[in-house]
Amino acid sequence: MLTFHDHRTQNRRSTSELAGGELIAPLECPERVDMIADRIREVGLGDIRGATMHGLEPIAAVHDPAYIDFIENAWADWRAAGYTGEAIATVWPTRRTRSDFVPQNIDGKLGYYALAAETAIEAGTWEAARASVDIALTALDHVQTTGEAAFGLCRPPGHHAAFDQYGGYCFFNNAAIAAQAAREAGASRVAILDVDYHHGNGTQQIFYDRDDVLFVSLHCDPVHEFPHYLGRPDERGAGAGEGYNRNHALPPGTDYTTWVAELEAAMSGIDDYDPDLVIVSLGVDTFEGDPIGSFKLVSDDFTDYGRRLAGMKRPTLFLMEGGYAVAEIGINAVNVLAGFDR
Ligand code: Q9C
Ligand code: ZN
Repeated sequence: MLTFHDHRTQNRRSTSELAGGELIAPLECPERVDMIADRIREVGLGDIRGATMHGLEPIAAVHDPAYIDFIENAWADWRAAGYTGEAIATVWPTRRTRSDFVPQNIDGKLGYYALAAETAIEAGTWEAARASVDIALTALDHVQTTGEAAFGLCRPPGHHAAFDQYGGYCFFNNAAIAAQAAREAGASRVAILDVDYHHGNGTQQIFYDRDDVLFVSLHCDPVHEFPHYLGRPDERGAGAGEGYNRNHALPPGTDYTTWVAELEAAMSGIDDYDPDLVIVSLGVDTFEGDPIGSFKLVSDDFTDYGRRLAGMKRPTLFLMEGGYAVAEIGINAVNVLAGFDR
C-alpha cells in the first residue's frame, strides 16, 4: 500500500497541552509520524509519496470560512495581544450566554472556536493542519485513480474538528474533507469507519443530517471518556440523515474479543449501505499501552482487524487519527495496513 505524507506537518511543534492542571509536553507530537514512517520502511509496506497542494476550497466545503480565517490568524492575533505562551482558550460561550456573534478579542475568539482547552495553537499550526488535509486529499486521489487502497499519514489528526470548532488535537477534519471531496468527484455514497478510541464528534456533526455519508464509530462511551458530550448510541442522525449515524459505544477496559465483535457488526452495516468508498479514521489509541486510552488491544490484534477490513472489498482510504504510545505507534498502525494488504 502506498503512503502519502508531507513534512510540513512537522511544523506543528506545540510545547503545551493542558492536562491534569499542568502544562505537559503534548501527546500529539511530531515523533508520532516519524515512528510510523520508520515502520513503513522497515516492513516494506510500500513507497511514501509527497502530498500535492489542494488549496482551501475543499476545506471550505466542510468548515466555516470564518473558522478557517480564525485558524490562519489566531497565532498572529495572540502574539499581537502581547502574550508570550501558546494560545489556549480559557473562556467559553456556555448555557445561557450568547454564541450568535464572534467576539473580536482573541480570548473571546479562542473560546468561541475551541471545543476543549488541551489543544494549544502555535506558530506552525496553520501550515501543519493544511498539510494534513493535503495528505488526505492526495491519498484520496490515488484511491480514486487506481482503485487501490492508500494511507494518508495525516498529522494533526482531524476527527474531533467540527464545522467551526477545533480541539482534541484536531483543527481540520481530514476524513470529512476527503469524504466531501469524494462525493463531489462522483462517489454516490461514502462510509466513514472511525476506529479511534475516542468518538469522532466532529465527523458525526458534519454529516449528521445527510444520508450520502454514513458515519460509523467504535469508541469508548463518552459517559466515561473524551469528548464527553457526544457519541452515545441514541445519536442516529437527523432528517434525511436519520439512521446514517451509528455509534458503537464500548465500556472502558474493552478487550479485543468484544471490540472485534462490534467491528463485525459495524462492517455489516457498511456492507448494507453499499458505499463506493470507505474512509477509515485510523486511531490506534485502542492499544493496551496507550497513555490516554483504556482498551486492551495488543499489537497482533491490529493485524487481525486490518485483514477483516480488507474483507469488505471496497475502495479504502486510511487516514491517521490518534495513538499516543509513541514507541509502538508504528507497529500498531502499520499492522493494520499490512493486515489489510495480506
Ligand atoms: N489528559 C485524538 O485521539 N483529552 N484526540 C486527553 C488526557 C483529549 C484525543 C485527556 C484527547 C484527544 C485524535
Ligand atoms: Zn483518539
